[in-house]
Amino acid sequence: MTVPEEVIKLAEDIKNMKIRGAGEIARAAVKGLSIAAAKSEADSREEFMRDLDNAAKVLLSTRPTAVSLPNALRYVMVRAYRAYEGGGTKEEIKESVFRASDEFYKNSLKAVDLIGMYGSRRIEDGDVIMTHCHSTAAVSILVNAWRSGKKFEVISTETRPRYQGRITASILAKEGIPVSLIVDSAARFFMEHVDKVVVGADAVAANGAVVNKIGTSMIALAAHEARVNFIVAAETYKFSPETVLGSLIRIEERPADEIVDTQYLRDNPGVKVRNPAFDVTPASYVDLIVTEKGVIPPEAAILVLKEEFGWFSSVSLPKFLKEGLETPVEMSEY
Ligand code: RUB
Repeated sequence: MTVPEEVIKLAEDIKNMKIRGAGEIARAAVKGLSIAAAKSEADSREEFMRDLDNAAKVLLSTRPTAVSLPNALRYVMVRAYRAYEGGGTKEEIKESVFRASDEFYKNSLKAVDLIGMYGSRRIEDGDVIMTHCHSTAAVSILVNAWRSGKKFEVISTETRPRYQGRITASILAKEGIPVSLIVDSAARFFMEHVDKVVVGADAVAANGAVVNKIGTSMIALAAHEARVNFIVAAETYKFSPETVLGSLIRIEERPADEIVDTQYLRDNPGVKVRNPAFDVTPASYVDLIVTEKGVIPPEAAILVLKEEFGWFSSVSLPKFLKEGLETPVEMSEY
């Protein structure tokens, strides 16, 4: 299998979370395919497609939950296969990979900006906003609102075990936004003072359920109880087409040593440590999903999926995705 060093390194960085957050993972993935295309030493078109497939497989295997990853790979690979099936030369297919990768990358950043703009309209002067983990899209809403002159404060959970909430708090503080960092278990304690919760998403299912960092659903439950608005910031490439066909989104379970040190594990062989990285918030606890195409209720997730991906096939999915995904999906566009 000829996968360039740089792509393997990128995949490792995603796996060990040097590159993290669903949007960043997607951007890294398309960059990885560009590198694979540029570095390929294939003599034939067929061999070139195999090199691309192999790179896509390696990237796809890194983290299972962020749907942005297969969607980003699919965006580029569908276009590469189209060029291939249309009889394009190796150079033409390569060009299509560069073009698609660049297009996805730029559009994804534009999407984060648009989400910031639309979402910021829901923030009001005097709001206390709770957030969880570190989401570029959620931060974009908060920073946009602040830069437009709104005055509010943010409560950021630290987000155990990887403490991504510290990243969020430090970005907001640098922006001048008043921010308090709390332990995750204090979320309900503070909820009575909160006006809105704003979080990101790793995946949105066809039924409007939102998959995000572990603990999100507990915060949603507390928000629901306190009648606090629960807002999700999610680019449309985080919506999962596989869920239309009945697949469930896989929840990543990470190593025990993210929670306790190895000495503890050695001293306590009878203790089993569980470390799911994400959880599912049902649509009924979500008030709004802010996408780059507009603000929608979670029930409209199916419409986004239909518009983005369609569900009647004319072109089958690239081979690597058929093998990599639990349920093969046939799609016409994207
Ligand atoms: C990150 C996380 C983020 C979403 C959205 O989890 O749950 O809320 O990925 O982020 P991890 P973004 O740190 O395990 O990757 O808006 O940046 O895509």
